[in-house]
Amino acid sequence: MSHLSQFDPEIANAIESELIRQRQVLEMIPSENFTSEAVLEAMGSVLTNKYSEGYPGKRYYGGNEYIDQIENLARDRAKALFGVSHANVQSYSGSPANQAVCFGLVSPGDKIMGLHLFYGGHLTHGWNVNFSGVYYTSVQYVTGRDGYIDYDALAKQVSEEKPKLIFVGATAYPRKFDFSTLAQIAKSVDAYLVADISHIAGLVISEDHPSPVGHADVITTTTHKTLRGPRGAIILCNGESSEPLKAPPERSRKYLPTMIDRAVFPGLQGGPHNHQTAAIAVALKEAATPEFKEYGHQVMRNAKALAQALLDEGIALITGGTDNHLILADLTPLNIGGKQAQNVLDEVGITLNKNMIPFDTRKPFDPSGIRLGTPALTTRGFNEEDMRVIGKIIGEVLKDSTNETIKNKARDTVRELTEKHPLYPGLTVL
Ligand code: DSN
Repeated sequence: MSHLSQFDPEIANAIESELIRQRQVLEMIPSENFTSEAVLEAMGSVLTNKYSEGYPGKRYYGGNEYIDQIENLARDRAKALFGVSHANVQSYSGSPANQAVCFGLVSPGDKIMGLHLFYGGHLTHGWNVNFSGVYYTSVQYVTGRDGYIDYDALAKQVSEEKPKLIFVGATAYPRKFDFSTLAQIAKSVDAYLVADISHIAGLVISEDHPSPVGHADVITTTTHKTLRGPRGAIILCNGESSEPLKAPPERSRKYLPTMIDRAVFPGLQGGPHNHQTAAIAVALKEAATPEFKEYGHQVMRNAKALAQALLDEGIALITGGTDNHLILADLTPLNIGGKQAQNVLDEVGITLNKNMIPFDTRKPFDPSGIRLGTPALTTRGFNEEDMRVIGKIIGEVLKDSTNETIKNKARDTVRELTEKHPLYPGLTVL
């Protein structure tokens, strides 16, 4: 990075500071992770220089022989890993991927359904200020009082609303999805079922979460959460691949691959980000290894240990625990809001985020909950014993958030743990 530090020390210093921050804190935002150095190298490569509108073998620019190789590798690896016949790897990230799915499968004004943002859903699943709630007629579903998706209530709502497309997926749902039941519900009204597995994709690969393949019509996922790749997204489906740039004769499940490809390009995007595609390909190769499967298992074991440690501290958890990588805690009994909790934990070096909880009576900028998870710390090598220590210090700090002795003890523990599990030990920026 000497070119960067010589030419632009302000940016180089900020990157160096961010590297140090990542090393020194406990990163517990469940949607974040640490990519390998191999992924970082692909991201910071000359591939960023190249335009390649189109798809492999059919580009609008010359000089794409190596870009074609890279995109084909990324697509083939995604198909093999998830067991589908088609993969599009060009979406810039998760929101554009969901936008492409809507653009390709339904028309403006059509009815779509998704889990309400305040109940763990995502903005792009029909939230009112997002494209998905503005350009489509959006109906949201919510969880039951117990925090679980109520599949009977959902089936009833779907039969009344008759949406054309149903999103399933979440950013703050600590339990598994029943894709088989969801497929039956969608089928009852002939709606497309779109599984957004952004949070759980890595757990699907490690077989710690059931796969939506065979149940959902289309699957979207970001590549940077439990999948541990660069920022980006992939869209997966089965169906007959026809000429990618030619309109299919009709919108139908048979032509899903073409509907998706055309929606991504030329529907929504121009040139794909080829450095990102290469880094995704690298991450998919990593995700196909036995080590990655073990990583997924450890993410789960760590989440369970952390959940138990928080419960032992008297912290209430939505649904009473977790069976994935994340935990949603209700801080109401501790008499501290999510915003204050996030800030005080930030002060001691624990990074997580404030979050709405089901039936929250507070507002999104100061909700009742916090969301935390184990994907990033597991990448650093943290284990169940570490999680028990972390759960204890989170509990102690939240229960006595102005006590400087407790906070200093927490800071010492964070230092010990981060030194025990170093991050990017050989990496330098300056
Ligand atoms: N920002 C992601 C998350 O934190 O879950 C969702 O887009």
